Amino acid sequence: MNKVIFSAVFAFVLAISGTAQAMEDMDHGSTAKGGSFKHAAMTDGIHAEFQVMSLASMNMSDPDGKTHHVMAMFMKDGKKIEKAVGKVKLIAPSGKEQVGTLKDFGGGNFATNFNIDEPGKWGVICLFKDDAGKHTVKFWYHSM
Ligand SMILES: [Cu+2]
Repeated sequence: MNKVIFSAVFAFVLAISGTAQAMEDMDHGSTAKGGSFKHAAMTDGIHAEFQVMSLASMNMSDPDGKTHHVMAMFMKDGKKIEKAVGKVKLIAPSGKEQVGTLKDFGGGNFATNFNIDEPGKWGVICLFKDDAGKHTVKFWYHSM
C-alpha cells in the first residue's frame, strides 16, 4: 500500500517538475547549469535561443583551435526559422573583439566557434536577418 502511495506521489512530483522545466525553457534571460549556458530573448516577435558550450565538453575540436561553440535557434509563431543569416560578435573582458558568421546546420540550427580565453564577462551580440528583416540580440556570457 505504502509503495503504491509513494509511486503516485513520485509520479506527481515528476509531472510538476516537468511542467516547471517547460515553463523555465520559455523564460527570457540566462541560465547556467552544469557547464551549459543558455540565453533566450524576444526580438521583433522572434524568440531567439542561444547556447554556449566548450568544444572540449562536447568532445569536439576546431581546426583553428577555437575553444567554444555558440549555437542559435530562432522561432516565430511557434515555428523554427529555417532561413536566416547572421553574425555573432564577442567582446572579451579586455575589449578584444571576434566576429563569427553563423553556419547553417539545417533544421533551423545555426552555430559558430570562438576562442574564449579570458575569464570574466563576455559581451555577445548577434545580428541576424530573416525574411522580415534585421534583428539584434545582446547578452552577457560569464566565463570562469
Ligand atoms: Cu520568446
